[in-house]
Amino acid sequence: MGQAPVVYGQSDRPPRGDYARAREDYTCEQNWQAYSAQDHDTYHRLYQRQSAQLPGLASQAFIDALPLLGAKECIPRFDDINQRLRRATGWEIVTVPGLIPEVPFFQLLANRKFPVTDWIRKPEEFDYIVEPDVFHDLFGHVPLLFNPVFADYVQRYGEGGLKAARLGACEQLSRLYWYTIEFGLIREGGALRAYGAGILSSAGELPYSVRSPQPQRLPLELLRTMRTRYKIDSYQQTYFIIDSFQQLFDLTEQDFTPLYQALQGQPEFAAGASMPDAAGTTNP
Ligand code: HBI
Ligand code: FE
Repeated sequence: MGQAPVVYGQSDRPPRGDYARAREDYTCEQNWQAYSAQDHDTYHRLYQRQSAQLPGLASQAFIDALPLLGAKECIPRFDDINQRLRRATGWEIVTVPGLIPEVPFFQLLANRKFPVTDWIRKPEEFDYIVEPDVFHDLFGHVPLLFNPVFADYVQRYGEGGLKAARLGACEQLSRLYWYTIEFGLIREGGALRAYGAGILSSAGELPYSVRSPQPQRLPLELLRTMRTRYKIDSYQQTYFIIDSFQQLFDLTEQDFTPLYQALQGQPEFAAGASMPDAAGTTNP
């Protein structure tokens, strides 16, 4: 252990978390007693600001499930959430020191365990953090794990990740994670809503992703998505829209091996590229 994981693109900073306390599989204990009053207050203020702007912007499935996180005035105990989550979908959350390498990450997802970082940002980082913290991981990711179809999709993603690792296609598959689980948009009753955790945990990107005329929004299409690079340090320039979580789940039913083969040698799209290519990818 103790190795700095290189994920979400390259970084020259050491990760913030203490990886020495993690087990072989990168999980550790949530040291709930160690949170300060200021930590709980930061969580509470983030929760309030973000929950206030969900109506009209966030997926209804997310809004409905959010109260299942329990406490909002303080950082919840993960064990408490797990009592409800296990019953709802058989998922549980496990504590990690921060970002972990891809294979152990996929391994956890494939076993219906979602890794949640336990530390919280400092007050001076209230609006922007460079690494996911407990607010992003819990508030952003965990509510939809109460949705059976979405929860099954995330498990499938983990299984697909283990396979992609064997095939050397992690980068391609990571883009699917990025443009769905992190930055996905969904059409609900004709209206655009956010379901990606990176959007839902960001005060600025939530209204931007749904309403700004700046970014382009394309229907989710596997090959296009897996060819599109992404930005980790700015709002997205391209979002991909799904019609239902069922659609997302059904997309992952097929074997991706031929897709990875088809992707070899095909040019990639820049994060904001708007032109369809000769292969005929859709671009409405
Ligand atoms: N680790 N804790 C954590 N959280 C993530 O979201 C995460 C990760 N490691 C790898 C990773 N995401 C990405 O590489 C995705 O492509 C899967
Ligand atoms: Fe995330």
